[in-house]
Amino acid sequence: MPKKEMEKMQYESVKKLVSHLYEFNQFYHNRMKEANVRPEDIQCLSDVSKLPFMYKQDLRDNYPTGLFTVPQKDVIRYHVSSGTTGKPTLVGYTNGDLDYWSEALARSLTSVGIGKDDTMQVSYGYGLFTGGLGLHYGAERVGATVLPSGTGSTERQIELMVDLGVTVIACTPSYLIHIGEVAEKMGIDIRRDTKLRKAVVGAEPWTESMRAHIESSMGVKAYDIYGTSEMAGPMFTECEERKGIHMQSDMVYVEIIDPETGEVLEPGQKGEMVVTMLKKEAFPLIRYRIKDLTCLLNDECPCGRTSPRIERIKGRSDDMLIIRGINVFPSQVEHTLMQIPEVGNQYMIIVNRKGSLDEMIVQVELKNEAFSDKMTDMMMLKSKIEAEMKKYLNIAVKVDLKEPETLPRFEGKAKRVIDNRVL
Ligand code: DLL
Repeated sequence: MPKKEMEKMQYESVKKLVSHLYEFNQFYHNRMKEANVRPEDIQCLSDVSKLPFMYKQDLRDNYPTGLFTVPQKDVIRYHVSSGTTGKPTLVGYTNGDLDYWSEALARSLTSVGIGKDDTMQVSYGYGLFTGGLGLHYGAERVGATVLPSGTGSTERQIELMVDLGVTVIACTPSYLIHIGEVAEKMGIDIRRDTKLRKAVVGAEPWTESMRAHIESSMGVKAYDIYGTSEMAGPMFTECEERKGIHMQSDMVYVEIIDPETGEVLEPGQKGEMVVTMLKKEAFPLIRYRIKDLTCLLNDECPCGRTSPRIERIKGRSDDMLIIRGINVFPSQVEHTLMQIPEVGNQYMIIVNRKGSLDEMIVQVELKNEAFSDKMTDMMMLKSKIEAEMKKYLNIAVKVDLKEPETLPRFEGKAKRVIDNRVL
């Protein structure tokens, strides 16, 4: 759809949503009153910036169903996200919500060339987490054959992948790497012995270097998939061009703001993503601050889709570590490590406070061929990695080299940071 028409459509959706919630929902009514905004103040799309923000705290304060806007009888599904702090977030879905969520995923999967001829192994968790069921319904809608593996029993998953000629896998990037390692141990070469050709990976930050590693070691093309439980679950992916994630504009209105001032930023400027969901029924969101850091891309995608695109998520503003006053994202650590040929797939970041000083230790698992019993070789390698870290991150980091296969593996989202300062 041409950009102008698309914006008109988004404006009409926002206008309808805001008027409806102002009139029929106490929470939204009060919020808008406090901010001194009325539905008639929204005269054009950019007027959305007049509306007050919504925060995770609002979801917690209204747990479990205080922000639902339909009667219980119309809610047909719950998903629950297990926040690491505070109460979990409960999301409810009407029939219509499940329909548009599946539609979003069907479009996304189509845009990466997945369809009827594919057999898709869904190795995201099924259950309260949105990953498994979300991808499952999307894949069925495009007519793919779905293998609902969920997480775990990795060897069995690999056997099924071989036996059933699985062509696409959907899972977290950390689980995909683990699957690759287990396959190798079973004597299975994913390139040679399986039909796997695509991977739809996300639910956690990953880097271009990780993509290069996955693709060269497994012979698949890996696509980034993004979403959050508050939005519905996994929803949006890159297209075949892999130049940013297409945020389907009839479903979501995206703003990028300066996290400090709340001011709306221009395309190309990096900041925190704020979403207004345009089609949700049971659990709407207006200007919800997701905390993910990215920017809107302003060039046109060569695929021809006109929907706004966001750059790969760099991390969450609340994941950012401040080490001796310097901002460090776990994704920067990963990127640096992946450039070093001796380094394997797994790492862990540990932050301690020693007296008044922060100390960052990076545990790095080495590749088999790089690990040696010779103390001097290991000391040299350690210094080399520390020097790379210092160059790229601008702070001194202690590197702790680990033997292959000694750090934890993850079947769902990886947990790579232990910040002992906040314990
Ligand atoms: O992780 C939904 C999902 C399932 C997305 C499967 C993709 C695939 P939550 O558990 O609520 O929902 O976590 C959402 O995970 O705010 C981001 O910080 C992070 N995240 C999700 N996808 C990506 C991605 C699901 N592609 C939170 N890159 C989000 C980076 C991601 N971070």
